[in-house]
Amino acid sequence: MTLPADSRLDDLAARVERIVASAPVLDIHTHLYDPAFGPLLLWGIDDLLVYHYLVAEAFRQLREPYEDFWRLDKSAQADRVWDALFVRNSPVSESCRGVLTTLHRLGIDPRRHDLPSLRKWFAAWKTPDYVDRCLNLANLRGILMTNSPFDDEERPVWEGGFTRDTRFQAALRIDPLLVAWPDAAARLAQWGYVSSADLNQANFDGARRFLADWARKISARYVMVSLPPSFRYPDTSPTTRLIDEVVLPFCREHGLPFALMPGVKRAVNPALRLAGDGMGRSDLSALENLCSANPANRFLATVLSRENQHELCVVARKFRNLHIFGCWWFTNIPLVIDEMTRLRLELLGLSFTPQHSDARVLDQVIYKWDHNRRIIGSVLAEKYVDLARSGWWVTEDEIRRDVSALFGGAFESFCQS
Ligand code: FIX
Ligand code: ZN
Repeated sequence: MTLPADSRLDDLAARVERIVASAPVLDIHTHLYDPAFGPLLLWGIDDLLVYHYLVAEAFRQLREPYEDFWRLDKSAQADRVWDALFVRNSPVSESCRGVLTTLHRLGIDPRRHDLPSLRKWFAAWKTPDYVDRCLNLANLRGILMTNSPFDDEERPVWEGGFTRDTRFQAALRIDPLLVAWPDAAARLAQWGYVSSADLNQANFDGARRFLADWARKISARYVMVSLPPSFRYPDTSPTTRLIDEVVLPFCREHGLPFALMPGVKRAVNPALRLAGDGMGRSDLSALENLCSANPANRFLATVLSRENQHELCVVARKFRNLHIFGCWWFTNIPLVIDEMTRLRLELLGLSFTPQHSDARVLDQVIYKWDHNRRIIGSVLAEKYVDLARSGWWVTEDEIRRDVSALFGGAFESFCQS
């Protein structure tokens, strides 16, 4: 028996990387908005630089009090970040490299420009053209937004109505309902859905009506919550009661998956504002219990702690009503993306979604997907080469089929299952 020639294996790997580099993606979790939301859709050099990932890193270099930074306007904050992270130091972190990849893919050499001239370059764009440019460069076929009826800037836009851009799909975000029930109940009471914060049947019915009205208004694809590492299910907390009596029955009735994102500790350092959230390891028996006690519900999950990733794969192996996705936030660095993608392919095959961008600024989809594609492409190429070494040569069509599953297809079939 002859072993496969190295050059055939190299060709296979190169073909896989080419296919991954050019396959269209559905980005299943972002914080971007339909362009009809106007200024809520962030883009341009200043927003790229004041992204909270970079602000957290800049504060490590800056010596001024936090409040002095926050008193500055956006451009002045961007100047401070640029100076701290790009001028006085080499921009080696993943978030800094992201700004550079974005500029590079837009055809800009940042070494030959200062911030005022970059600002001029961006100011020449009109939003609709720039949206097309970014989505084309990232090769996105769709984007899932994060849509919260509790957000006072966002809610009036939905209430006013607008013509949807079909590339921007909605996800109903309900954190306050599950993690700050008394406050959420006060809002729901104001909007006529509940009469008090009492956990009784009438209020559960009202909260379900609230979800149904908003899911319909925004055409939600799924319902979503982020949770602290202390999240347990079941327990005696209002969170468990509300999941059992409101969220899960609603999701079953409307055929929507429920996405959970455990692991975030909000405002560990409040002086950093949006950049001040931390993380902790979660107890994934909560997810096991949810999946096991509610087989008629479908769950999506991504978990923040690197230490949870192996067990998350094992939970997904046990429960086919769980679809895991993305390398979320602090795990969204090449070292961990590589590791998580391997873990998932090796334990789950192709029944997961390796990445979402979590972009908060439109232009970020360019770098996030550029970086993701390289890592996913090289890990996948290695896997197919391993298969070839075992005598199984995948065809070009099979590679395309598999990549399309990883880049949104598996998510879509899970949502429809
Ligand atoms: O809860 C979330 O959806 C998180 O992704 C955000 O809250 C976080 O600020 C973020 O942007 C992470 O990438
Ligand atoms: Zn997010």
